[in-house]
Amino acid sequence: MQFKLHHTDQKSDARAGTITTDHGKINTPIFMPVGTIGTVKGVHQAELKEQVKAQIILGNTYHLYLRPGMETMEAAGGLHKFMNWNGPILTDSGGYQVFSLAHRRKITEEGATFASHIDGSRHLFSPESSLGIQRSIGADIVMAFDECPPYPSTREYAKNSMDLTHRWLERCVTFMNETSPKYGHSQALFPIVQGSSFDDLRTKSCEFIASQDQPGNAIGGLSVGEPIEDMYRISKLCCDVLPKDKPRYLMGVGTPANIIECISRGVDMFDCVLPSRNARHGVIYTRNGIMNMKNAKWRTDFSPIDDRPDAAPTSQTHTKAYLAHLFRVGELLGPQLATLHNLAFYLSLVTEAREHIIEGDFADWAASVLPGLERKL
Ligand code: PRF
Repeated sequence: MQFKLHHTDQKSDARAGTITTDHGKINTPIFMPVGTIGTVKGVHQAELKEQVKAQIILGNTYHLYLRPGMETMEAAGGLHKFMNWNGPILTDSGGYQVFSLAHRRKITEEGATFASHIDGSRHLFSPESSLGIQRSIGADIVMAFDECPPYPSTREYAKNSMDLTHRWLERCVTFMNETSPKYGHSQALFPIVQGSSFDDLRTKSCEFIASQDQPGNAIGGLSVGEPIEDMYRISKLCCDVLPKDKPRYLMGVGTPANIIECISRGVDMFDCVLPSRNARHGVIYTRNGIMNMKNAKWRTDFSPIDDRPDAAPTSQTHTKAYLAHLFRVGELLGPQLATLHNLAFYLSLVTEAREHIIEGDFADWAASVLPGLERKL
């Protein structure tokens, strides 16, 4: 994996770059649609490529390990072949999902033990087993095995947790160096900064993560319930310490406004379930604001879901009234059209941000779009 930085904004820390993987190029800043279990829910792979214009998608170690399991994954030849997606894939390492989904979780020096949320069966994830599973999945970018402390955490908890994440990282690096990819294409390890809301811990964590000299770096432990100012302050602090010549990935963030704010603080990569999950509940993002299609007022609005030329094609050709009707009667096409819309919206937003970074007027553009992004319609 290679990263080339093309432009840095004069009035902010926004950057435009390109990541090159064996499955293709990714223009940054980028949003990565979440495809937890080998599918971006409700969107098939041709739509993902042609309508959403996704450049990279995310998969989850935790879910794919439980189902279909690594025997099936390896027999399929990895996730790219299994799901018929030949673009880049990033996998999260499993620790975060163990703590948000699994039962009877316990952390030890070795790793995390848990009971499956599906059948209660017991398992252990360690730095080595997480990366072993990510080798079997075959993602282009694999994430280090970390602990994301809950918010709020005491300083003592956050420090011990960060130190454990650092020791686990050293084991991840060793495992990557001592093993090879299974399918012929290369896999890049991204370490994850932790340290909760404590500035000094975050600085230390960034320095340690940078010292591991991996192809890219991630910021974890944010968007876990902390005040938004903390998220922005820590994101900036981390970007100021992490190396400039490597991509920076802010995990699990966020709203369209959060993404613009964090691009301006130096983040290059984002993922979040928000656009796809909220779409399934009828929440639609536009440049003018956020619409809830379950609200009765849309039932007689025969204007397009979104008439911008960069909106999803199906958002330009179907009306708000029709989408509201589909949600009202519980038809499958409602969540499908809404998911296509929101993901295409997120992709077009980061694409336009990139164009303005390159043109040199990103800060003014960001200030002009932010009010619309936050509005409730
Ligand atoms: N660690 C990992 N995955 C994550 C996070 C983290 O801290 C977050 C935090 N928002 C989302 N996904 N491994």
